[in-house]
Amino acid sequence: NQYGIKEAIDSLGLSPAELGSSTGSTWIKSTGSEISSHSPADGLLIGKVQASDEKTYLQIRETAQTAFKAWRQVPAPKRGDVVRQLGDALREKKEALGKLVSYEMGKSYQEGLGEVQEMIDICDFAVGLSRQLYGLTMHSERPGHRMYEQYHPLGIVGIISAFNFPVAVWAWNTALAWVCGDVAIWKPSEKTPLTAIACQKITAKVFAENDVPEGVSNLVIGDAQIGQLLSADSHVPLVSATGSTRMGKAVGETVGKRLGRALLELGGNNAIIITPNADLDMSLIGAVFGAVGTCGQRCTSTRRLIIHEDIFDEVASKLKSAYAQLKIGNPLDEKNHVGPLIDTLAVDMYEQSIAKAKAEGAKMIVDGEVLTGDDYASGCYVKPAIFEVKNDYEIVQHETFAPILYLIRYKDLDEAIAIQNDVPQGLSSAIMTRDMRESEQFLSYAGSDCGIANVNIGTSGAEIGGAFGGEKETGGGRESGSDAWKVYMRRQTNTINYTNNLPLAQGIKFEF
Ligand code: UN1
Repeated sequence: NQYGIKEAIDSLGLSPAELGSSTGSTWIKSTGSEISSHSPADGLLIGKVQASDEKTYLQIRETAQTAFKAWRQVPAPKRGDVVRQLGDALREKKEALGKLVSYEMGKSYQEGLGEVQEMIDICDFAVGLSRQLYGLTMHSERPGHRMYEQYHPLGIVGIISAFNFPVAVWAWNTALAWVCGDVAIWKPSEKTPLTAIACQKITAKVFAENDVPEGVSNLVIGDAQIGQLLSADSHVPLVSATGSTRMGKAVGETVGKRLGRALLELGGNNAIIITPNADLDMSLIGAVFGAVGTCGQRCTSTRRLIIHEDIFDEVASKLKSAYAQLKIGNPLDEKNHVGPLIDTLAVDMYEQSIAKAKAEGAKMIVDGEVLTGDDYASGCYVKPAIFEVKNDYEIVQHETFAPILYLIRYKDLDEAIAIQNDVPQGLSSAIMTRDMRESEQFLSYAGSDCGIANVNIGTSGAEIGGAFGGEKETGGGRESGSDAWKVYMRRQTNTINYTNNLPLAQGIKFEF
């Protein structure tokens, strides 16, 4: 407990064994299996949680349906005020929650704090938004008619989130959903159930103080089966899912079959193009943080560097010496740069990917290794690795959630952009250049095909103010800022006739 974990857990009000189904302040006992949460930092058991079963899910969904009828009547700015208070509660718990995120998920404490900061930021954003749920007005083609559009609350929003951002992605969805007048049912990753329970407890307190009914914030812990229940449920008009492409395809198919709405934010295969006009020191920081931050487990992690042939050797050797300085170890120890992978399954994937890359002809620049010894007792610590590859290797086309960086050479910018785009995924991308022609080409219609395209910053670390998501196998959804809120609402076009005639649109004559 040298890092104050026990204090953090106590201050978040978590007990060693928890129920995992909740409609707010009420926790429901179900017959679901027990899930044990072990820290990838030291392998120790943090706590046990009970998964939801189908009966409990249905009970929760019914409570959510009733709650929606009440919540949609609360004026949007008042709903915003509740979200403002949630942001304040998160400010108070920032250190404790950031620490638990770091301990349960394995990202560095700094990144844990950063993740809670994203939650606070999206709450602030949502408060402003609660007074800006604007529709347009239009001029009717008919005399004495008025047209406008309204955005109404949608209903229940199902949220399926991943282990890598165990709390922020929930907040991106709920902060918007709640100001939009929706209620939420959250199925967090079964790998990080305790951070989810901590969020639910923080929210329940704020909601109870504001007489927000049970059923506006719901939690169901469980595996893919619970995710399927949520996706198949025609009473859930929107399912927002973040995670692997495999999961997204399953959710998208199930939601699509009932013609529900799915907001999918799936895998990335993100690249930085480093041109001869790049500031190399800056490029190096962007690339190394992008590749090894969160141990390569962000969907925005940098997987590929596409480097001009004239500077390739220089960049590769700078990367090699930067990697030699990386400290790997307990994520709560602030002198470490790289923490563990989420679990030993992820370690297996890391090893298999490296073996595959080598078999396909990858040239080793920094070799990978699974670390052993007292400091690495959880078995989840690995060395970030770098290989020179060709973009068309099968493994390079695939997203491996681990710190493996692939370097690819290019001759001219057209080729670099083509390489950048030539993967099934389309989340985040970046170019490092001080040449305006290069950056504008990269950002143009003929440039990057990703949902996020950056200049002189890396691929990861997006701010909440922009719409977050991407194209192709990334799923096409947009969460968080800009006008992403619109998907959480029901859009209605209204035409009002204030005359005593009934002219038809398009000038159609219909008389009898
Ligand atoms: C994710 O990995 O699912 O842009 C989200 C970033 C973070 C969010 C990542 N703000 O890296």
